[in-house]
Amino acid sequence: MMRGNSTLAKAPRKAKTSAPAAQANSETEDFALRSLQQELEKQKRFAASDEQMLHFYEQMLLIRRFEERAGQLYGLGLIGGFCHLYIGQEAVAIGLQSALDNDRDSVITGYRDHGHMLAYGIDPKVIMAELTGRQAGISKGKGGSMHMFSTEHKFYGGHGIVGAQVALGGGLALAHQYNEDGGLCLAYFGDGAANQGQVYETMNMASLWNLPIVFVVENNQYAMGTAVKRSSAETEFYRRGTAFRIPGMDVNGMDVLEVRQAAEIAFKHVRDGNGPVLMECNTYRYRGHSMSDPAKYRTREEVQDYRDHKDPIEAIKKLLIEQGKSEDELKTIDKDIRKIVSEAADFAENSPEPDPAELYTDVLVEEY
Ligand SMILES: Cc1ncc(C[n+]2csc(CCOP(=O)(O)OP(=O)(O)O)c2C)c(N)n1
Ligand SMILES: [Mg+2]
Repeated sequence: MMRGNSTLAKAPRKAKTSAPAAQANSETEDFALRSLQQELEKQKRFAASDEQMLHFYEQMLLIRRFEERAGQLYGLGLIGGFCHLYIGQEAVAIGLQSALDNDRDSVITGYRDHGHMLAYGIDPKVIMAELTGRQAGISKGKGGSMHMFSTEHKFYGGHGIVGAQVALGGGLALAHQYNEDGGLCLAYFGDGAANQGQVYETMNMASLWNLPIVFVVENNQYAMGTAVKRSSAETEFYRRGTAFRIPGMDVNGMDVLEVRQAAEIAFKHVRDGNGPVLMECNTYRYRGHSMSDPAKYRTREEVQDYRDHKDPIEAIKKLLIEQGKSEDELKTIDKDIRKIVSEAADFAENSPEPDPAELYTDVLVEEY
């Protein structure tokens, strides 16, 4: 039974009319689909206070240092299974998640998930302990890198099946609507996942039911070793919602201020009851697809160019210096963050593994 006055279906659309009127109508509708992008074009960057700017810097640096350390622990054999690093993409998770209401909103993503958890303010110790498969890990050491999960934080994974999280995100958004909790779901997926059929089935239903969901394509230019141009007929992913009347936004995912500004616009649109938004954040992963990727499908120069000229952390560091922060102050922040990450790594190395009996718990849901 439906609760309250929440209604799944949108008001019926006007029947199609013939020639000139139809043309005018479709122009108006096209305008509506582009309206969020146009709003972003008016002011591309979020007007952050000094304090917010510093916070963005600290959070992105935490992800970077955490991921570097995770890479080292993997090399030492302390992390088993797969491990996909988020280095280079930090501005996406921080820009978006800093605009969320953590008490109401939910997040779901794929397997490249450590950064999203950190951006949610989850303790680095329990994330690192999950990576090393320890009892204290956020999934009790049984999920590992790809399967981080925390209902307490409304973080619903961490999914290894490419694209699956998008359909589940549709379900989370339906729950927000059904429970009238005012929350929205932020569902991340990659450029490769964007070619999955279930993504479009979800977009269709989400638009039809006016669900509170923001679809975010983290276009890091590659799906494993396949460049976007080799796998996608339409590489402008933000346009792919048009068929479902979902407005798209094309965002520079290397600029945390632009991502945050786009988040403000998209979240308001969704919270005002206008249904889903599709946002493409153009970004780049510096490391291989996973730790076992020799990355022979791209040149070193390409990666170096991003590191040297488009790095999201360097960009905000430059702004902070222009605002009067000293190199020394920023070095102290880096030192403090390295300390947090070292403590997380020590914790992850030294805490106990799960009891063997835990192999049989949390495997199946036995009660509904
Ligand atoms: C359904 C499914 N098909 C294939 C795979 C194998 N696979 C794992 S990651 C990946 C690439 C996905 O790339 P993208 O969506 O761009 O995300 P990124 O790794 O760049 O973050 C593939 C094909 C899988 N895990 N699940
Ligand atoms: Mg990709």
